Amino acid sequence: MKLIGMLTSPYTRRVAISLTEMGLEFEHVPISVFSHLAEFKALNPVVRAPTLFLDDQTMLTDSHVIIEYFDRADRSRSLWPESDADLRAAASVLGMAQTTCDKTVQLVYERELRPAEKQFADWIDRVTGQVNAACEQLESLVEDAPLWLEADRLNMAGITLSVVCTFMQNRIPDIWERGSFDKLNAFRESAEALPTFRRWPHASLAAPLAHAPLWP
Ligand SMILES: N[C@@H](CCC(=O)N[C@@H](CS)C(=O)NCC(=O)O)C(=O)O
Repeated sequence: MKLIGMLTSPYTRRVAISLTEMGLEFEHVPISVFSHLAEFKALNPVVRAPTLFLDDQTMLTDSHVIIEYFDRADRSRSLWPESDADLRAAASVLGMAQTTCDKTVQLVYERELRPAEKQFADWIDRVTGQVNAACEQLESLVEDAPLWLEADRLNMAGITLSVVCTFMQNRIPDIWERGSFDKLNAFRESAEALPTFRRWPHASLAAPLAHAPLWP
């Protein structure tokens, strides 16, 4: 199996950590949807990370689909909690964490891909407001939410939440620090100390996003 995408992508990183927690082995191919466009296109013409190739060369895209595929293929490795109440609470956190991730990516693209003179301040304000509101929701949920499968093993919601918080801390530090999301940050730090998170660390960008043509 091959996982294509950089660990700067929270979607790719959540897949790498989740598959490892499921006990699955794969080869990681760290190429960027921006700085390795031709190489990426040769593997997946749509150029979307994460892309995963199964051993029979079936191509899977979208982090949710990839993780759900493996969860359904063998329920014994599922990263979801078992009880209905925990499932509900974890799904609520997971959805909000995923939304926060999507909004943060929108903000990063608006700030880093668009030329300064084409940036749309009202849109930046809206998305910043959405990221802040989502973080406030998560800050109020994180302490009581069922995010752990075992003492040192996070479930699907816990993995995604911590990956997204680290992504925000790295890519929108001004918004992350201004918000003082202390509980989220404490949770993020405990997750990042786990062996699987250390095996798949959030990477630094090899180059600025907008250094090459977006689609030559
Ligand atoms: N919903 C998707 C989002 C994936 C996504 O936005 N990936 C980014 C990298 S972080 C990407 O491929 N961006 C390039 C593009 O969409 O053109 C998922 O969960 O995998």
